[in-house]
Amino acid sequence: MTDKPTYEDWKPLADKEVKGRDLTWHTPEGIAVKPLYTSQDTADLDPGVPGIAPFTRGPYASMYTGRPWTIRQYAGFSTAEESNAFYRRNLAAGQKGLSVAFDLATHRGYDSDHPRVVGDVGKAGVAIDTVRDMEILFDQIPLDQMSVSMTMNGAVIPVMAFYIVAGERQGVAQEKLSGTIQNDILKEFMVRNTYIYPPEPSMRIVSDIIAYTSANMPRFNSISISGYHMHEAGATAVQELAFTIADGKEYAKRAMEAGLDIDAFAPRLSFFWGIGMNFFMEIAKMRAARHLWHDVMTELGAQNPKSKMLRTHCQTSGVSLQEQDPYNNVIRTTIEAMAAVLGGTQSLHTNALDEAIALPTDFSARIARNTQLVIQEETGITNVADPLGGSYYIESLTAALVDQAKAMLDEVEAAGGMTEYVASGKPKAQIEEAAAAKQASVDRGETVIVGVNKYRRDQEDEIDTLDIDNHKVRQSQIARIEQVRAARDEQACQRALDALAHGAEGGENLLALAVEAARHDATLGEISAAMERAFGRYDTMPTPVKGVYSRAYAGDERYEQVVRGVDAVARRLGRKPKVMVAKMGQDGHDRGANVIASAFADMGFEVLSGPLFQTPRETAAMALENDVDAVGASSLAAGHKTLIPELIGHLKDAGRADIKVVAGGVIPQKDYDFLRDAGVQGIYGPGSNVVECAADVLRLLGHNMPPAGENLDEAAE
Ligand code: MLC
Ligand code: 5AD
Repeated sequence: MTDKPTYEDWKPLADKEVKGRDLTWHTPEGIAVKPLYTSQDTADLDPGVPGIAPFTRGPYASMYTGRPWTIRQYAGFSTAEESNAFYRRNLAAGQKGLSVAFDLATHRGYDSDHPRVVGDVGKAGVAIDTVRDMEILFDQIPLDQMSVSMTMNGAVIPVMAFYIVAGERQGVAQEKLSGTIQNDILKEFMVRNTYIYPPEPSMRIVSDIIAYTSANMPRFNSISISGYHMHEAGATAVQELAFTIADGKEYAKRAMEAGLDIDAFAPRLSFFWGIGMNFFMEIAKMRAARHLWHDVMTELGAQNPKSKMLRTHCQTSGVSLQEQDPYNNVIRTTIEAMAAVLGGTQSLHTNALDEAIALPTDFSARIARNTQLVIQEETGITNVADPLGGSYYIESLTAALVDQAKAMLDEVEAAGGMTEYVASGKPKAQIEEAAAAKQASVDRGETVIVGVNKYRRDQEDEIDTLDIDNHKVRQSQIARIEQVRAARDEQACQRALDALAHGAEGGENLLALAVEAARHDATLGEISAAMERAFGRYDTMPTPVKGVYSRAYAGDERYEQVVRGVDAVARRLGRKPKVMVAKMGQDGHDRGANVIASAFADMGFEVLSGPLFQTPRETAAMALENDVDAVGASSLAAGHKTLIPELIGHLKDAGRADIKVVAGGVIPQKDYDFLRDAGVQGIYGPGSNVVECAADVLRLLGHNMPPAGENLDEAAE
């Protein structure tokens, strides 16, 4: 034994090589990663084997040696016809499972003819108003053979009902349907924001779906408990793990309280992780998650091993992808896909290289899909189950994540469970804090993004992106709604809707009632509205965090220069410059808006955060009422060409063309001229530096702000 070299033997050698420099890496999770791991670190760690509890090494014994993961690309845009054609092209080219992206109108329970959704129809996903749309979406796709994931949370009842009835009309009984419904409302309240009803009735909907599917749809996964969106909102791996596992525990507890046997539904609970660039951390996260879920389900009394076996989908990270030098995104996605696979995912979506600008084209979708095909069929990676099992580093990191997530889970438990914890706003605030810290670290160049804050190109290549004419989609959807309404038995439809509204007040299963309404061709908006009669609609106000930016930038010269600039403008105006951060349309992606709001407030602006889901008219009214100097419209769901010009029109009509309007978010370069012509004075796409955005707004407010790197403060005064 004595002659085997140890860490202690290695340490002085390494110290000498780096002249004593501390090589410890402190991760955003607060884990101190050592520069070397040895067998000393794993002496007490035995991860077991795949397919046997606690499943750390994978849910299935043979893993990919028996069957590779499902290549399941998330997609949907425009009309059901166009999305169906896209799906069929993709399946012919090697995709294995379907995953439907709905537009934001559908997510929020509005039909395409609703006045609040003019900018959203068919934009971020496919528009679905009736069973007829759902039938067209799956035309020539046999639903007894194809597993279908549907990302739907708010309007989950009508969408599930439409899917079941579309199956019936295809001749497929519901017990034969296989797939997954996202149905994870708690994370909507935390980060994704496509809720419709308040938390309590929303939780009942989740339970009703679990009850219905466990009784009638044995092949269907009743929920996809999602950490992905927390990851994308900026959560650390520990936050993503702990909050997601806690969400899962909460759903299981609710279903048990509703009288269901845990082993009757738990085998069909599934998970969903976001996979970013922190390669080994992501792999360890997936292994830790399986271990944690096993322990939680054991604690809740599950007996069936399948109840304790975490199966998951993964998606590579959208926020890690950049507008600048976009071919780098292919590399990033490949690395992230490798992490998902080495972490043992069951199903995977790989993002397209144009992620930061638009929805995938056929070209970019092909590369994204081929990334998985190449890993699956060319590398030999699938020939061994959990090939990284036993790696000193991976096993140590897995154990560290389990420990840290357990501590956070205890905190959630002490607060009374996840519903309570979410209602307290704490997890959202913690995630926003992590997001602001991450953004600051990118802006300061501490976190390197190749082609963005380092090695940036002078000239960017243009790439072709998908553009959707939402006005045209809306017209064709409205025509179909009218057709469906004209052909249906109106009385029977209204009776079914009344029964649903009544059932919402009582305790009947909402999905069973909605299936009846769907059989009578009620629309998605009508079904949602029937439940809204009992439940009401839920609104929240954003509450950006404070102080993260100023802390991260303590002592930074450029930051201080901007702060002095804000001060100078304040002296001139006799009050702080006032900026409204606006979210218009049904786009609930608020990470960027929250980061901007908290950073601008830290720099000394008075910041007004508009509520989510405003119409341009409502945003204009709020801007006028508060007499703001500038409105920053954050757009990530492609509504900018419709919504922002409308906002500017309302401000002009009120005689306040002097209020500056700037735009940020996912805005393709090719739309810049259009927006500038419409009166937008600043456009800040992905990869923008937040401090420089503030400097630019100061310029718009008449301050002679020097360019970055020049210290011309005196001149500016
Ligand atoms: C698998 N099987 C095996 C095996 N591996 N059998 C023998 N040996 C092996 N090695 C069997 C399984 O038991 C199962 O059968 C069948 O093969 C399929 O395997 P699976 O593991 O269930 O895979 P899949 O069907 O793909 O399901 C994966 C899942 C599911 C459980 C994670 O929930 C899923 O597909 N989720 C996708 C979620 C998704 O796409 N979400 C998109 C979100 S996008 P049986 O008989 O047991 O069923 C988003 C973005 C946004 O949210 O914000 O809009
Ligand atoms: N089609 C394809 N991918 C989509 N995403 C969102 N909507 C669509 C769609 N309609 C992907 C993007 C995004 C993540 C949430 O899901 O990668 O970042």
